[in-house]
Amino acid sequence: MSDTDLLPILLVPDARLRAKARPVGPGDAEAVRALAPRMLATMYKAPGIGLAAPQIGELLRLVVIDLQPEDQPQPYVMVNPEIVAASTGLAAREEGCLSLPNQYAEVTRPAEVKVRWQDLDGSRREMQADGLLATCIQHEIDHLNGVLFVDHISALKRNMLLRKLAKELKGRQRDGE
Ligand code: GNR
Ligand code: NI
Repeated sequence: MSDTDLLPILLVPDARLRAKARPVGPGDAEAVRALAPRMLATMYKAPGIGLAAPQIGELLRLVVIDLQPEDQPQPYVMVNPEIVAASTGLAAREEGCLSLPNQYAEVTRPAEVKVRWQDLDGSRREMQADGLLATCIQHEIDHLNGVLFVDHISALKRNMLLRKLAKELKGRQRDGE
């Protein structure tokens, strides 16, 4: 099995997308080193700008992010990421999710966040993010808590979107995709 073998991305309503992921511990170092490159390859192929371990069925606090998949790769691998500060100022942005293909909605979140994580060597890292990166970090950390972007919109919009998704996935299944 190669480093870059792609992993299947779980789709709503898979129960694993609603579970709380557990922290990565010292005993997970090897698993995380093996998973990270495969998660990045899966994200680039999708294509997406982020992927959280629960989306590939691993209930670990691990995310990968790269905002520039087409240009020069700038991958972040975040182990046990935490938002340690969030701005009071909010920003609205259209979000999508690889676990809810072809569904989009405007989500309002803190415009800037400070995130702390460990890298693959176990070094502590911290950065301040704004713009799309801030949105993506919050979206990925939500996944670690079983939260999806549709949980941030009105029940009416959420139900419309989930029904549309179910219908489209049923169509796919019928067409043998
Ligand atoms: O690829 C993705 N694009 C995106 C766009 C706006 C806000 C968040 C995202 S993350 C998403 C990939 C994904 O589902 N990550 O969990
Ligand atoms: Ni997502």
